[in-house]
Amino acid sequence: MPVVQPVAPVTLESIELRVLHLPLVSPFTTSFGTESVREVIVVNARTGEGEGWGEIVTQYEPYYSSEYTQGAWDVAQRFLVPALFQARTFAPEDVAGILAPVVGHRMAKGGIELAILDAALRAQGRPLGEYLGAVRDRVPSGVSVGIQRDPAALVDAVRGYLDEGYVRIKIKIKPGRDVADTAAVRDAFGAIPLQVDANSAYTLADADTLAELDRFDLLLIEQPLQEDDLVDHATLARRLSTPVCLDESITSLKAARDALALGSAAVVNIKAGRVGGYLEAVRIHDLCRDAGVPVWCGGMLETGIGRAANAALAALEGFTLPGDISASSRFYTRDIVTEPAVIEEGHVRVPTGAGLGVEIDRVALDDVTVERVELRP
Ligand code: OSB
Ligand code: MG
Repeated sequence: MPVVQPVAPVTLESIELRVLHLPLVSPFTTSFGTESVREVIVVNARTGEGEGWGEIVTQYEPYYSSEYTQGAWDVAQRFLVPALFQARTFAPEDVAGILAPVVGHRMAKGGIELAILDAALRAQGRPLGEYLGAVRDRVPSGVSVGIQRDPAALVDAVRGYLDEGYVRIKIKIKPGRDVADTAAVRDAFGAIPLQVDANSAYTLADADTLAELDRFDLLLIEQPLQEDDLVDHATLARRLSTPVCLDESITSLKAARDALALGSAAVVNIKAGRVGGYLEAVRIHDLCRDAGVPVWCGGMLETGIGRAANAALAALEGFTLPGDISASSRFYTRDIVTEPAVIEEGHVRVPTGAGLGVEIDRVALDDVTVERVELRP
């Protein structure tokens, strides 16, 4: 069984935070809103052993999660980074404990942890995938398709992704845009691996509508109810034949344990940002693997930084379902890494270089930076 082997400590010298605005190739619509520009924070940790990069995956508005970019920007500068400066020399495995006095803010913590982890691994020449326990050198692709103008437009969008080689399609749904949209995709493409994501848009009162989706033989329905609806998800799961998968609700290892104990999730979407980092993500993977619960790697429209780390995570043995693992070009015309992720034979390669295994394109990074701060002890 692969285990996470500790990395040597690093001494933190400074941290640079940047807010980026990356234009999306097309607007991305979910049940909670439409995004045309991805606002995200990039973390550059400079240590005595070398530098590392991380990404805080908050969005502009606190609609998917209570976290949002300006909140993360504030908490990182005022509380998280100062706590690390206080500790000064520490291993990546110590970061979560150092930041634990701050309640929540998991995306902010996770992005900072990733930068430290990358610095420490690069210093030792170790790839992130190997460190996390990857057992594959490439992972199957999957794409999350936003809500379109109408079901016909959705079919066109899905056709484009299938032509690019994506092996699994996820469509976003919301009340009024569920059964007909799903039917249109099933009718057009037959037995493709298909799943739906409601992003918390329903309540138990919608159980009859959600049960209509059972006839489409979906891989799963993702997060139909709200983040704190663990008991209601368990109740709904008993009404549906479609497996219920949780995304928003899985905020930590403890939340995952509760969800499994209650029967709220037959499948778990693991997103490192949402749970406070890649190390907590591995712990949730281990829990689910031992419980026989399939997991897959979710996404947050990551830049090349988070995309490289997600590919490494998705290569662990328990990730038995294709994740939201897409090419950089699915969202961006120009990424901030020199070799953006691509789809090859329906798969994305797990980087093999030290740390994240990707290099930053500094010119591209500067071009999309809208705010920058350098923090020192
Ligand atoms: O619910 O999985 C989600 C993007 C932003 C916020 C929430 C979600 C998503 C996606 C996109 O579905 C996943 C990706 O990065 O490809
Ligand atoms: Mg989701």
